[in-house]
Amino acid sequence: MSELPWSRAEFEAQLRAKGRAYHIHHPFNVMLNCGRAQPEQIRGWVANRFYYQISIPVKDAAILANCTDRAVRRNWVQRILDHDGHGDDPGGIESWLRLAEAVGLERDTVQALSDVLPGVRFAVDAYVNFARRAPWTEGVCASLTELFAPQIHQQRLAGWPSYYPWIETGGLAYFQNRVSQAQRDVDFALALTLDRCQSRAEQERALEILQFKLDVLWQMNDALQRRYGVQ
Ligand code: AHQ
Repeated sequence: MSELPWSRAEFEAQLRAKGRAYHIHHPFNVMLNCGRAQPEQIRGWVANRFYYQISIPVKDAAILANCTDRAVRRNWVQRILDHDGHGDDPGGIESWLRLAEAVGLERDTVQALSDVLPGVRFAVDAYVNFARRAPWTEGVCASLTELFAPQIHQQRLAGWPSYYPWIETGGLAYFQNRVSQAQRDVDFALALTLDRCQSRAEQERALEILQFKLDVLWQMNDALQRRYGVQ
């Protein structure tokens, strides 16, 4: 006999409980956000996360390509514009390149992806390929790791200026922009997921997808820790 679906509130609580596996708790990220990272570790993190950043709009375009709901596409397209830029807004990828320069990296080297680790590339590619192959509703669900993202961006904004005074503060603009963008995006994605997952099986599948994306982020930090160490 199939189990009864969770109430909307309980389902949301189950999704949020997954936050205990969010990469904010990974030793490499804890080192970064507690001010213990050396410049080489920060530069390695910025250069590797660039591959994730340039892959996000590709991932979102895959979701759009699979999405048959015009109202959802009208909302989701904003994510691509936020990263690629539009009009006078140079976008998040450009902001990340400013962060790269602020931590002492060369734009061209970062854009050449020459320092991207195999474990980072494989994890990011797994995320993009998931979005290409999965139903668009599952791609929406995978973005729900951003339930926990405003906190991680706020941690950086609160700590990095005093922990890492050698990083020019203009380089932190990406994190500042993401605090509100992540909240706006995840409010939409959460409401969609809560509305569309009506059976217990659909709710359990949503948790499984969220765990996959948490693993993607965790693996990126594992690869960085293996290459750059953690003190
Ligand atoms: O900068 C990030 C970003 O643009 C996104 C999009 C979203 C998605 O669609 O999966 N997830 C995400 C995330 C970003 N930054 C990460 C960080 O730690 O800075 C967090 C990450 C996420 O929580 O999924």
